[in-house]
Amino acid sequence: MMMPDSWFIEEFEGRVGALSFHVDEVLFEKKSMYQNVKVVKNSFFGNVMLLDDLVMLTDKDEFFYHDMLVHVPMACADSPENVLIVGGGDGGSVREMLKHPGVRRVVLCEIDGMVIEAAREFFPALSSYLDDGRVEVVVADGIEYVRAHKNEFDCICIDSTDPIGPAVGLFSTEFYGNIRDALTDRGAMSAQTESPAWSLEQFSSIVHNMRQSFGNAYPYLVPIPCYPSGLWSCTLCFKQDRNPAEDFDRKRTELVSEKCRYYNTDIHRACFTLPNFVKQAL
Ligand code: AG3
Repeated sequence: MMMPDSWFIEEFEGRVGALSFHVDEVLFEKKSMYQNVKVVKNSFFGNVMLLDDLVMLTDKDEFFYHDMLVHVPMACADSPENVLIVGGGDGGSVREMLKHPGVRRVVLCEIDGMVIEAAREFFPALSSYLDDGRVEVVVADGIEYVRAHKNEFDCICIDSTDPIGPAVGLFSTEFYGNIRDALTDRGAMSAQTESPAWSLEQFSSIVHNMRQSFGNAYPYLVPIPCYPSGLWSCTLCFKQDRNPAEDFDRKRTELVSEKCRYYNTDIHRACFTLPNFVKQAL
């Protein structure tokens, strides 16, 4: 919601509070077939992308999210070559995938071409990775795409918005089952799974759905300053279960994390350590 004095507010469920920041300028606003796509400018955060008035990314701190969504499953997947991102039309997750030397093909399946269009104009550094020769951009429904691909991807990252509107189906047991089938045997998947601090029930029901489909699910935490509460989660699942905090490619992690601003080997091992209130909710 925009207030007359140019403050953006992302309301928390039940209108009990909000995340807010100053809008210096509205750079882009259009309704796509799926959602309202907006980019605003803030002197501290840089450009900020909003989908249906939810903060997706800011120039300033997108690396917290993209590092953790991508490198945690990539470190656990066996020599990933062929990888898929569902959503993520801004290109941030693609950039991180390309840091892994063995990656030969990155498919980005984004439902909303307008997200890509807005990113090309207002997040040029991120979206330039979409033009890399290893990247295949598919503008299509991720649900359909995943259903049609079996045993193909070594790593899949679900870089989605919240479970509302076009993204609801990206949190269902059926979709997770299809993700499992689209993975190769030693493959791993990750998804953003909301805030355990302020959406604990939503978080635990998503993790529950994943457990139903995969038989395993490892939530991990990441601070994301520009999302409500600042405390966020992603969850990792395997086609073949293993211990993610120990069974990962340390050599590749060391190499890749030299190019990261958030992720490193210590973070990888520590991020699965959960506070009591989160453990109890699971
Ligand atoms: N994906 C959005 C994560 C959820 C944010 N939720 C919120 N602000 N309520 C980010 C896409 C970046 N590639």
